[in-house]
Amino acid sequence: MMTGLIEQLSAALGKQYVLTEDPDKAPYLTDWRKRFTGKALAVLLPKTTEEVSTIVKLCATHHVAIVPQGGHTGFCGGATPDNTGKQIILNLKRMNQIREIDTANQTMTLEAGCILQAAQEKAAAQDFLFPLSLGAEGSCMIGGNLATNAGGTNVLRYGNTRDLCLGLEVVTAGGEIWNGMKGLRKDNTGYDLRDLFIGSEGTLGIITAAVMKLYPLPISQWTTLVAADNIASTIALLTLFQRRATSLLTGFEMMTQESLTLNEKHFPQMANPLKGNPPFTVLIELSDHESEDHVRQLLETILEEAFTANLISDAVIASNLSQANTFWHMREHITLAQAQEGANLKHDITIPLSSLDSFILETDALIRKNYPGVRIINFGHLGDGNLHYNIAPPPGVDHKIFNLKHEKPIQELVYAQVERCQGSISAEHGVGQLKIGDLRAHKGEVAHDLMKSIKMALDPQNILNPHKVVSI
Ligand code: FAD
Ligand code: 2HG
Ligand code: ZN
Repeated sequence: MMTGLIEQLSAALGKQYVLTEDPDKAPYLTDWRKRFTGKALAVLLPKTTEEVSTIVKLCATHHVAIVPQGGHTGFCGGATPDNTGKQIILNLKRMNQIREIDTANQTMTLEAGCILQAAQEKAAAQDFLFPLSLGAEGSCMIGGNLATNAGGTNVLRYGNTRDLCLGLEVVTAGGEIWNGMKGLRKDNTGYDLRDLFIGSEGTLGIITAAVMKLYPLPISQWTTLVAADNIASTIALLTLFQRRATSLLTGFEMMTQESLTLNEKHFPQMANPLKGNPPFTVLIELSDHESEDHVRQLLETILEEAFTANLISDAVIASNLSQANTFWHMREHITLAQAQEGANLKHDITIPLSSLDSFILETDALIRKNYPGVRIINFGHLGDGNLHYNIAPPPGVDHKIFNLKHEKPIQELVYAQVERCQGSISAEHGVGQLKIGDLRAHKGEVAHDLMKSIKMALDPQNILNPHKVVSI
């Protein structure tokens, strides 16, 4: 029967776009963190929405589950198949066309397999900003960004991927094509189907194209790194910048001393330019559509106020674009440094800003007391209350052995603190297969049951990314 499916798929897509040999499938089977490896009956590479629709219909007939996949940079194993070898991977990378830039409507219409950086560059070439920005932008794809509702470094000003999306084209679990591609800023015609698919991690439908918002390209940008002694000062600094710079504040990223020590270990050229690598380093970016001088002056005034109020002890303003890029690279390299060091325990969490201080103080103290010598690689999008509160074993301790023994209790400790503060156990990376077990407890019975009902209604055969996000 499976041979029949492969033959039918080959006839529909072309034999070369149905990968069934092990060496051809291998690059699609392991996630970026190398945490999950699965097996697949085949990897399919469709070129059009109609082909995606045909694939879904054929798979539904043969009761074969589909794992949608974009750039495969997700952190929760959502795009990795299980170990049965019976699922197929539907990778969207050949659907990478930017269909249109509508300058009057300030929107961009693009296919799901378009690489994020290509979308940013295409928009910039027409004097527009496509503000979604994250470390994986050179390889993650718009479909994956939408399916995970990715966040990144510009959320503070422009919102998550969800906030940037006006329309979607989706292939449903029945293989129908839903055309929701109107680029409207207002549309109250009943249930919001678009928002249902965004963040559903491939479990409700396959996103094939989208209409995304564009913004005027800022003409001036100033970036600074500042030193703070404690988290309370860092939060007070955020409040000061939000009040004084309002919508000009486009980045506010926090990095602890331990994060940047690890960075420097693996990337010496990424050493913190601030003297002595202070307890907290904050990367702040202001952007404007007015002259450079205006923003620079505003930045200097706010920094002076921060010095006077003893919120910061040092600051360095990037003197040119290349130095600003170096600051951002330093921030983005933390993830790469962690990967070089060995598998780390990631906690992608959101805490209300009002509780962030107590969260960090209490959780740090508990971790240090219970696991002496561990490194708390805490950094993230502080402006959104989103911490990457990652734990690495003490230097010299084997990562695998440490993780095997301590992953569960450390996670329970961190998540208990998240619950205490009424935060979230997944801020921006999603649930995938990694956090599926934690979701029920975290969301509560009612929310979890509602999610199951939605899944059962939209995918009654359970063929779209089963056992990810929510099991039915
Ligand atoms: P994949 O990993 O391929 O897939 C992710 C999920 O979406 C899977 O469940 C998959 O089944 C589903 N999916 C993919 N495409 C489709 C589609 N077309 N239709 C339906 N479902 C689909 N994330 C952030 O939010 N913020 C960050 O700052 C950030 N920084 C990162 C930095 C690095 C270095 C790396 C490696 C990752 C980072 N990520 C970040 C995580 C990741 O890049 C994002 O989650 C990204 O949005 C995933 O896109 P992708 O194309 O790689 O999706
Ligand atoms: C980032 O903000 C990413 O750099 C990755 O979301 C976070 O490595 C991580 O845990
Ligand atoms: Zn992040």
